[in-house]
Amino acid sequence: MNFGAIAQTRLSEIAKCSQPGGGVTRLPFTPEHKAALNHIRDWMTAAGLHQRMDAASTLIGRHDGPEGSKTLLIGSHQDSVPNGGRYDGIMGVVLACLALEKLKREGAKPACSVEVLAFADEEGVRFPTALLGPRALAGTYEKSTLSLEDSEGVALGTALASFGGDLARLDSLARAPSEVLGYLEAHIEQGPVLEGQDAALGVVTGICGIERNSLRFVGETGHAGTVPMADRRDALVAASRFVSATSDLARETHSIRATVGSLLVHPNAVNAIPDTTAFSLEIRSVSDGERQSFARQMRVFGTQIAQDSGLTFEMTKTYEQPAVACDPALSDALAKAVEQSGQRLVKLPSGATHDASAMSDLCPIAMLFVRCKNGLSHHPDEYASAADMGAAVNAIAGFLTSSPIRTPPEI
Ligand code: HGY
Ligand code: MN
Ligand code: MN
Repeated sequence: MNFGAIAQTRLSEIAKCSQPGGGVTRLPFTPEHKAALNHIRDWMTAAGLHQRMDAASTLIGRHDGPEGSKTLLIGSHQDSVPNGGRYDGIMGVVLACLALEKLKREGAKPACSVEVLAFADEEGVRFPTALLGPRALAGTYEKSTLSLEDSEGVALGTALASFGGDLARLDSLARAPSEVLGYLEAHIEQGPVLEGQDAALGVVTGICGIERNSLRFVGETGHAGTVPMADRRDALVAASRFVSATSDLARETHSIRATVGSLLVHPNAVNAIPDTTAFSLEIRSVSDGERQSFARQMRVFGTQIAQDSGLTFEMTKTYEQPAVACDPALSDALAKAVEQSGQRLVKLPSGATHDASAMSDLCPIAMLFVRCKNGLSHHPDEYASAADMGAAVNAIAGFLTSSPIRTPPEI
């Protein structure tokens, strides 16, 4: 069977579970999410998995391994960014199901129990938080996040409850680390490295840390035609100095990725001097130390700009995820499976964050990257080939039957 072609077809189908408009827009706890779950249930049925939905609305498909064996968790997220691609997240769910389906068709059995996980919300686009599903399994979610609201004023907890989640049982989702072998996530690379090295697959060495800040410059508005330039306290001029300095400083480092992704101007009128700018600053790095030092430098710089031009400046951290290393033993087993499936081995860090970032608080993690055309992601033209996804199915199937994850029942 051509599992790569089946993956491609399934991903085209589930991409239709999207808000109208270009690309895929599938946010958590929405009708699009509900429709997507029907497809995922079909994939899990074809793989012979028992299915259930947990209290965080993670859809789980389980294969029971030998009596007393530990469980390998494998999956990714069903949600997308607005106007996103058809592979980010959901690819990891379909490839996991197809690897188990392949084993089932070949009469082979995974070396342990396996659970495929389709997490509801990794992107953190609808709510100013993310990863409730994996954090609930790791026992690290914070109740306070349930009151965070989306742009319509709907709280995360309300959306989860009306979707079928159970707030009262979130605490009971935490898994016992002793029962979990590890977590494997297959994901489109979202970058150009594998394509640059002409490799279909890559084994991830570590996942970058990330922090998000909200910033404000406040000056004074006035008539665009009458206030002399020297007398202005223009919040947009201050913000533009800050934004270009952010990019210049990040370019001087080798590990920092800094992005001002959203910016609001008030009063946003062609003939009025902006008195307020409110904007985001996201900073990523595989080194938490470098990320924190960069944030400190930008805070000092923003304060200086404000002092020089008579404005006020605020910078508040709103979100943070530490960098995490992939587990060497699990990654070695994955690397062997990649090579035994006939693929060249490439190892690389991940500049994107993933569900695996949160799962690392529960268990060892490993990630498999699939080549991404032109490194394009969070974009309608995101693309992975059927051949590369077929190679990933083979490597995952090999990993699931490999000896390092065989857990003979505890004596
Ligand atoms: O932002 C990220 O890195 C991920 O796609 N949520
Ligand atoms: Mn993703
Ligand atoms: Mn993403």
